[in-house]
Order: sequence, then C-alpha cells, then structure tokens
Amino acid sequence: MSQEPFDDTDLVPRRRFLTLAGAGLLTIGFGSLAEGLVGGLSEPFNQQVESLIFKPQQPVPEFPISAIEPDKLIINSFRGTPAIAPETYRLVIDGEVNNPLSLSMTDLQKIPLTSMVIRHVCVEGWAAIVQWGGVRLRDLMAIAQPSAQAKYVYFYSADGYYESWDIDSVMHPQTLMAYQKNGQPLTPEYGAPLRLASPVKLGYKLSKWVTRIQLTSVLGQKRGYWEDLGYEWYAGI
Ligand SMILES: Nc1nc2c(c(=O)[nH]1)N[C@H]1C(S)=C(S)[C@@H](COP(=O)(O)O)O[C@H]1N2
Ligand SMILES: [Mo]
Repeated sequence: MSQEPFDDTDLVPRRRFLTLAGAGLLTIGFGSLAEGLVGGLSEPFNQQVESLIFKPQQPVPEFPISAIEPDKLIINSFRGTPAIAPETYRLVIDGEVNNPLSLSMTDLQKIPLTSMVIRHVCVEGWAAIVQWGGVRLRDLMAIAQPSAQAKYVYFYSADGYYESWDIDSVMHPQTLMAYQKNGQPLTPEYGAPLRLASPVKLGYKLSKWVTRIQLTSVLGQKRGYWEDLGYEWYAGI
C-alpha cells in the first residue's frame, strides 16, 4: 500500500464549501433506513468476539502486482448495473458527523490515491487477487468528523443495495472507496464511479455504486441486503 502524505491545509477552503453543500442536501431531506427504526437492537452479540479475532486495525499483507488475476473477478450484481453519470454523481456522507459532505468525483480525486493488491473473497466459492486504487475511507472520515456516538456506518447504493459496517473496519487503513481496478478506471459493471474495496470483509460487504455513507449510533433492523436474507453481519476475512 502506498500513500502520499495527507495535506490537510489543501482541504480547508473546500471543506467550507462542502459543508454548505452537504447541509443543503440535508434540508431537502433524505429517506433513511436507519433513522426510522426506533430503539436500535443491541449490538450484534458476536461483534466484540469477531473484532478480537479479526483485529480490524491490523494491516493485511498485500500481493505483488504480478499476482493480479485479471479474469477471476466475477461480476456479481443482484439487480444489474445502474446508470450513473459520473459528472453529476455525488457521494453524500451524513448522519452522526459534524461536517456532512457532498463530494463530486473531482473532489474525491484531489485526495491522495491509495493503491493496494488484495484478495476479494465471495461466499459463493470464488476469489480473485485484484488491484484497487482510490481514497482511504478513513481520510473521508477525517474530513466528515464522526461524532462521538458514531459506531456503525450504512452504505447505500444506486441499485438499491445497502450494507452496514462496524466503524473499526470502516477506519481500517486498507478500506478504500475505489475508482480504479487493475490499473484502469473502474467500469460501470464493477461499481463505477465509486465502490468499497477492503481485505477485511467478504465480497458482499463491498458495495458497488455507493452514493451515500451514513454514520449512526445504532444498527437498524435492516443491516444489509444479504444479511437480511440470513448471511452473517460482521463477515470478516
Ligand atoms: N451495489 C451492489 N454492490 C455489490 C453487489 C451488488 O449486487 N450490488 N454484490 C456484492 C457481491 S456478493 C460481491 S462478491 C461483489 C462482487 O464485486 P464484482 O462484481 O466487482 O466482482 O460485489 C458486492 N457488492
Ligand atoms: Mo459475493
């Protein structure tokens, strides 16, 4: 994994603009899965145990470029590829944050690029070594400034897919919002303009076409497209 030093001063003027843009979006109101669910069920009983086993902050060893398996990443989409115009696309970050954001691809590409070669593992019985390039999610979190209550993170996708994660895995240094795959710009069927990539979670946690990242203090009843059909929530590798 490689990353340029993160120059925060560069973001200060833009941060002000983004705050205003984010606030504007919030006033028109976003429907929310998590907000409407009262009482929040208790934390999944297995989370603490799994966090210990998987050590979410520990770096995962990466592969050399030569290990990439370009033909092995199978397109796996529950409802086809949604049409997204990259020029008008925005990534919204809201919920339990002090500084809600609405970021264009141009904004995101100003943030230092991180590249990694990792294994993608699908529960359906296949895996592929892939290079991903993009923005560390923790760098976006550093700008959005999660509040002290933020413990879980929902990812909403343009195809109706949704996922929720523990915040430790979100903050893992190898959890990226990726816009490159195997050295090329990400293509629509693989999640363009922006998707999750991480060596700490199984394939179904790695949402494609992410349009909104919402931080919350509690998990709602809905936890993820596959989780709500019976798959495991933590899904660590
Ligand atoms: N939005 C969205 N993200 C998704 C899915 C999906 O159907 N919709 N499928 C998941 C599953 S099960 C896997 S294994 C990976 C597959 O990623 P790929 O299609 O780039 O190989 O995407 C995950 N992310
Ligand atoms: Mo999968």
